[in-house]
Amino acid sequence: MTYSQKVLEDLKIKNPDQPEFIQAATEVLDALAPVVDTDPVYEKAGLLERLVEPERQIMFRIPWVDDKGAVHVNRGYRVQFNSAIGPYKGGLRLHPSVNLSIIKFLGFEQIFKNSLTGLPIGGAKGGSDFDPKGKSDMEIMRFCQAFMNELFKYVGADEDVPAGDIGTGAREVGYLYGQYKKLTNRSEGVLTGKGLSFGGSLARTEATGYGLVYITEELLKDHGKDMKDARVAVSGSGNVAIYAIEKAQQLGAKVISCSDSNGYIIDENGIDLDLVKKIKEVDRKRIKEYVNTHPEAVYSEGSVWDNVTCDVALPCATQNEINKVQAKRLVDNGCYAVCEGANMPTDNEAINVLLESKVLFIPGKASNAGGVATSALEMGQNSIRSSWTFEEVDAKLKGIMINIYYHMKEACDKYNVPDNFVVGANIAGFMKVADAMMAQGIV
Ligand code: NDP
Ligand code: 2IT
Repeated sequence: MTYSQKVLEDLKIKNPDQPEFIQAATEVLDALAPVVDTDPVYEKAGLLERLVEPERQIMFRIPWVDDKGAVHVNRGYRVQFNSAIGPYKGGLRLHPSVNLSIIKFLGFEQIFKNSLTGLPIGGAKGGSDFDPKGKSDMEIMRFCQAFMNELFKYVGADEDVPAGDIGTGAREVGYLYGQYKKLTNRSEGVLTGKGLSFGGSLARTEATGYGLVYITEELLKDHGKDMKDARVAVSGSGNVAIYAIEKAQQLGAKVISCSDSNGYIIDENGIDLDLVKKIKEVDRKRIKEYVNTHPEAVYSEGSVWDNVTCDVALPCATQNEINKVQAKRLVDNGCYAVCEGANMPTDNEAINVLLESKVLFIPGKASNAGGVATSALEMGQNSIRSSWTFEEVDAKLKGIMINIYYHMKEACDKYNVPDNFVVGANIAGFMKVADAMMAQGIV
C-alpha cells in the first residue's frame, strides 16, 4: 500500500461515522499521490497524518429562547483544521443537517482553498444544526448571540476569523459581530462579510459568485470557448448562485435555471435575477414564487440536475447535488464544463464520469475560492483601518481567480495530467501548506 492509501485507510477506521469527511479526504489524498508517494520526505515527517487531523475541534451547547418563551438547545461547532499558513479562516453554516462530518469536510477543503488564494489564511469551518428557516428576526438575533457567547473564546482577528456560509449571511454576521464586541470590548476584524458601515468590504457579497464566473470564463477562453451566448445552468438561489447568475449574465451568457431545496425553475427566456433577489434576499420565500410573475417559466419539484440541458453547469447549492447518473445526463446532453460554486456538489463517482468524458471540471476549492479570498482582503482592509473601492476589490478578486487557474494548470502540466484540475488544484493548494508545515517542525 502506498503512503497516501495507508493514511486514508487509517482515517476510515478512525472516523467510520464521517462519510462527508472521508469523501473529501479521499479526493484530496488520491490527487496528492503523485507528490506524496514519490518523495519519502512527507512520510518521514508524518505530514499526511498531521494534515488529516484537525489542530482543534470545539463542540458546544447553544441554548436560546424563541418568541414564545420556549427554550431550545442547538449544537455548535468550530473545527480549527490547520493554521500552518495563517490564522484559521472559514465560514459558519447554519442548517439542520450540520454535524461533525460535514464541518470537518468543509474545514479540510478550506485548507487547500485558502492556500490557493495565495493569501495567508489557514483552514477552519464551523456552524450549528440550527434551522434559520421560518425564524423571526429576533429569534435569529438571540440564536446568534447565544452562539457567540461560547464561540468568542476561540476566535479573534489574528486567531480565527469566521464568515458566512449556508444560512449565514450579512444579517447573521452583524448579530454575531455585535455580540463579540459586547463580550470582548474589541472592535476588530473578527468576522468577515460584515456590513459596510462597520468594516465590511465592498464586493464581498458578490465575491464567490463573481469569482466562480471569472475562473469559468478563463477556463473557457483557454479552451477556445466563450461565456458569451453559453447556455448556463445554475443550482441554488442563495448568495453564491445569485451573484454567479449576475456575472454570467453581464458576460452575455444565457442562464436558464436556479433552485432551492424544494425544486427548480427553468426559464428559457433567461432567469429574471431581480425577481430571484426579491424572493430570496428580501422576502425570504421559496423559489416556486418565481412562476407567479413568470408563468412561461417552469417550476418542478426535485433536482435541477435531473432535467436541465446546458453547455456550462455551475452547481451552487450544497454538497453531493450531482451524482454519477446526473453527471452522465449532463455529458449526454452536451455539457462541456462544470465549475463548482458550492463545496463538493459533485460526488467522487460523478467527477470520474466528467473527467473520463473530457468535460472540463474545476473543483470548488479552486472555483469558489473568490469568497474567502475577498474575506482575506476584508481582513487586510480592517488591519490597515482603511477601505478600498468596489472596483479595486473586484479587480484584485479577478486577478486572484485567474492566478488560481494558471497555478492549477501549471501543476497539471508538471505531473502530466493535462486538464485534470482535481489533481492540479489539490497539488497546487497542498504544496504551500506542506512547505510551511515542514518548515515549522513537528507541531
Ligand atoms: P445560502 O444559504 O445563501 O444559499 C444556499 C442555497 O442552496 C439555497 O438556495 C438553498 O435552498 C440551497 N440548499 C441548501 N441546502 C440544500 C440542500 N440540502 N438541498 C438542496 N438545496 C439546498 O448559501 P451560499 O450561497 O452561501 O452557499 C452555497 C454553497 O456555496 C455552499 O456549499 C457553501 O458552502 C458554498 N460556498 C459559499 C461561500 C460564500 O461566500 N457564501 C464561499 C464558498 C463556497 P433553501 O433555501 O431551500 O435551503
Ligand atoms: O466555503 C467558503 O469558502 C466560505 N463559506 C467562505 C469563507 C470565508 O471565510 O469567507
